[in-house]
Amino acid sequence: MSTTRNQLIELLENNQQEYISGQQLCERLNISRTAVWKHMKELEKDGYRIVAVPKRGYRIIEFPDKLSKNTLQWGLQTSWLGRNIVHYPEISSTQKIGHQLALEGAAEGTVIIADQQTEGKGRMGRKWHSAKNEGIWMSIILRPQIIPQLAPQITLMTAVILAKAIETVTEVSPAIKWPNDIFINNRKTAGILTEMQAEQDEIQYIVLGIGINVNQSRDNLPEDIQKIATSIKQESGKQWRLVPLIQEIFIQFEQKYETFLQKGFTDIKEEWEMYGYKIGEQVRISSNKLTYPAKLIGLETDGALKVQKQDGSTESIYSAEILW
Ligand code: BT5
Repeated sequence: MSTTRNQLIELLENNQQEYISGQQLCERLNISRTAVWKHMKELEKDGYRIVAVPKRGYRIIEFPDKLSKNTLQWGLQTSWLGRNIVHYPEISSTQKIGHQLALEGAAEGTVIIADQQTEGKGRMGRKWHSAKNEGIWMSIILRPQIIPQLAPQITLMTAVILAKAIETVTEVSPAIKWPNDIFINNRKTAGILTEMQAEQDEIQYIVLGIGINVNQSRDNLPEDIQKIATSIKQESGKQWRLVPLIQEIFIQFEQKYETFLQKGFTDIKEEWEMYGYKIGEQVRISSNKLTYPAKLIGLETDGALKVQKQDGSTESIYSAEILW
């Protein structure tokens, strides 16, 4: 995209409430009236809606659903999250860029987002399928002043935020499978990858990866995950715009994260349990190469998963897979 066009979008964005005259645009962009008009036509082709009123000028009234810094920041009601957005049409993994930017000193709340990832990462070296324009593939840089041992609580908090945002925007009913999966109707719709750089008692930064399947049809998911994965479109029967869902996540994230830093995990634990997948049911736990049946009870106050084994004893689990 040309820089003139970027500047034009920025000027229109910063003047959303009033008209900006053609003359002002010419002067600010150092181009002719005809050039301004041509740029406006190009923007309209891309789905921007601009009103032009004689003697008053131009005003933008709608951004397209294409992901970009501008479309994501249009009308965004956050104070620090998403104020710095780096968007790629295609990238290996937003996590990779997240680490690079965090090491270079990027501010808390910086978002890296891509239309497509070619090497999307899951946990423990697993792959994350990230098809073009069909889902939300993004990483958020965080710099929480908490001890590294509490970082898993940020994963649980994010799961609550994703479940709530998906429910608010799309009205489907998500559930959270401990620790990092969002399920709809028994299949995985979203995953969270929390990667941390820390010293003994201090977190340098966290790159929080969020992947959400939004508009894939069944055939668009790779065959090996068709049985376990789904998308919001598959479960709701409707196509969804990505931008409003991302903005809802940003708004809820900012509020919850600030409350978490001030007050701790207690409120999040309660909300998590309301969305908890198979709570009160028998499942199989796979931990340290052992697999055993247990009943899911809920969360401990620190976020560990509380289960009851068949002999009646309870156990707190910090790292395991839940099978059924
Ligand atoms: C996760 O890992 O669920 C974390 C996913 C995080 C993805 C985001 S996208 C933005 C950011 N940049 C990245 O590179 N990653 C993050 P895990 O719990 O390990 O689940 C991985 C497993 O889920 C795979 O082994 C597959 O079985 C399954 N899977 C892969 N792609 C999927 C998809 N699109 N939808 C549902 N399941 C998927």
